[in-house]
Amino acid sequence: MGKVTLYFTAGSMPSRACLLLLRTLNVDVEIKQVDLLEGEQHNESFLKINPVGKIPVLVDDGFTLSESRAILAYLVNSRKPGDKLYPTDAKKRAVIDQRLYYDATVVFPALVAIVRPSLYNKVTEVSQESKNNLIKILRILEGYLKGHNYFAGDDLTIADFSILPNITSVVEFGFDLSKELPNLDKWYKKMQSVPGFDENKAGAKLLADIMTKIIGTSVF
Ligand SMILES: N[C@@H](CCC(=O)N[C@@H](CS)C(=O)NCC(=O)O)C(=O)O
Repeated sequence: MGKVTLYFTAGSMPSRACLLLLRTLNVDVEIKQVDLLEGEQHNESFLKINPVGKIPVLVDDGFTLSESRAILAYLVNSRKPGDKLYPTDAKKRAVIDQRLYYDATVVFPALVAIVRPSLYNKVTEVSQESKNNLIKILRILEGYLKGHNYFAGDDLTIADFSILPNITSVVEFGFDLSKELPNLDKWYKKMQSVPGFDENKAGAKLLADIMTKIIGTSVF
């Protein structure tokens, strides 16, 4: 196997999703830090790697890929093709893809709406509307877990890897899952045994601490 590099920053949820799966698959990875608050994602050298100017980016032996969920799928397809993490059965895979798209288009943007104004424009308050929106989405996630161990059924899949860093950030922002989201709380406790969880949690804490510094209190 050639060299694997991940362009990453610890606070970033999609970056953490990729690192969690790399740890689980025991892939030897070199991490290249990209300081978003310093604007390194806009540097000419980085834009050559990802013209979109976003992390994460995986470089696998010269093959460059952005978009965290595409990276998750690629890692399983290239390292453990057909594994339960991303099975080839059409219906099983479709459910995983549905969760991934929901995460990409709804869950993650809801978190971005909470953090972005403060991180990039130093807005000192998180709007109640953005917090209410996130809570509504957490209830949908709670529903997906009803009667299941994991987000796409009874096996751990890349859907769980995609969602975990988002929920870790929600928890580090001070949200108590145990109060009204028992399925999510149970799932989150189970996910803490995934290799790399502590590293993921440290990244979530870092982001939460930056937010607390800007808004003067925890998000929740
Ligand atoms: N859909 C992308 C989202 C990537 C993304 O938004 N990355 C953020 C960090 S969490 C970023 O690089 N932001 C830099 C910027 O917007 O300037 C993925 O899942 O990889």
